[in-house]
Amino acid sequence: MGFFHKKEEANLEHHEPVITAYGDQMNDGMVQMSFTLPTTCGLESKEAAKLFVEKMGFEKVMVTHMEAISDNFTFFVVYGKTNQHIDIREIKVVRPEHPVFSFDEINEVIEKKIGRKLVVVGACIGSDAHTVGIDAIFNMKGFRHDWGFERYPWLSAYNLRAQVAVEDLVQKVVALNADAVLISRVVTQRDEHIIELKKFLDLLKNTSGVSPHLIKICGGPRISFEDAISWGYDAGFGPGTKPSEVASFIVHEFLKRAGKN
Ligand code: B12
Repeated sequence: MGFFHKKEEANLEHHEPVITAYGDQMNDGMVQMSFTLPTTCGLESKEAAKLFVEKMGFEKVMVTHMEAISDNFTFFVVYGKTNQHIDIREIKVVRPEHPVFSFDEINEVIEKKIGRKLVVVGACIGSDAHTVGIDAIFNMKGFRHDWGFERYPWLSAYNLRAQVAVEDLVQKVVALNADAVLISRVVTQRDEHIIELKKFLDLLKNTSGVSPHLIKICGGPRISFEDAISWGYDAGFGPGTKPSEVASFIVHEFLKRAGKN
């Protein structure tokens, strides 16, 4: 999915501005949804699933599939019609507005405009053991035909991998005098990711020796740019992010802070 930049923004001009869900005809408002109820599988629970969806405001509700997933839990697929519409002209999306540079362009900009390697430190924090996301951004082989940070000659990239305590990450940021810190959180159960991400920022504020210009970035499959900004980060990147998108943001933000762009 990734994020759209200005130049790639979806062209909405050829669409009707007021839209609803498409099932098999324009404007039929048909929606398919799935959920689990903590009930045994049977006709009563099927009726419960139908009522549950009707209470959400759907009409013409049909339970098209139900399956016991254990003794006391049943999974449902339900179809229903909504009367809700969205006017896409009113949609506002908070997104990074910088251009995305290529691998060569990023290196060239750092070399010519900054004149030294940028130091970037990454980790997946807390008890979270998922390394694949942070590796996709850092590992030399990269992700989706896009080289990772370790291949950039003008980045000094340190990937601390997973289950890194926020205290250790802060120490590393100070020891390396990092220009940017990149945090991954994949486990989001009970909003644990928000607690950990905020804990890192609090610790950073109370630690001396951190560069006042440190660029703070977080990412993960359930992290949006808008959420990251609201938590106090400079940017947040979600599913499908490519390393060059993140490197472009870092370079753009670094130059902006240095008054050089
Ligand atoms: C592989 C995997 C594992 C492996 C991890 C191996 C490893 N070395 O990483 C193992 C088996 C260890 C594992 C364990 C667990 N897992 Co797991 N795992 C997955 C799985 C199948 C794929 C994750 C993955 O690798 N995605 C591929 C990467 C490339 O995608 P990504 O992480 O989204 O990263 C991209 C972007 O998000 C972004 N990004 C990510 N981080 C960052 C950081 C920055 C700075 C930036 C800029 C961008 C960025 O860029 C990346 C590239 O585009 C997912 C389900 C799924 N299909 O997604 C479940 C999943 C993530 N796991 C889950 C769970 C629950 C667990 C366990 C708790 C299970 C258990 N009960 O033990 C444990 C966790 C243990 C722990 N302490 O953390 C849940 C999380 C639910 C939630 N919302 O919290 C998922 C969603 C499965 C599910 N549907 O329930 N898991």
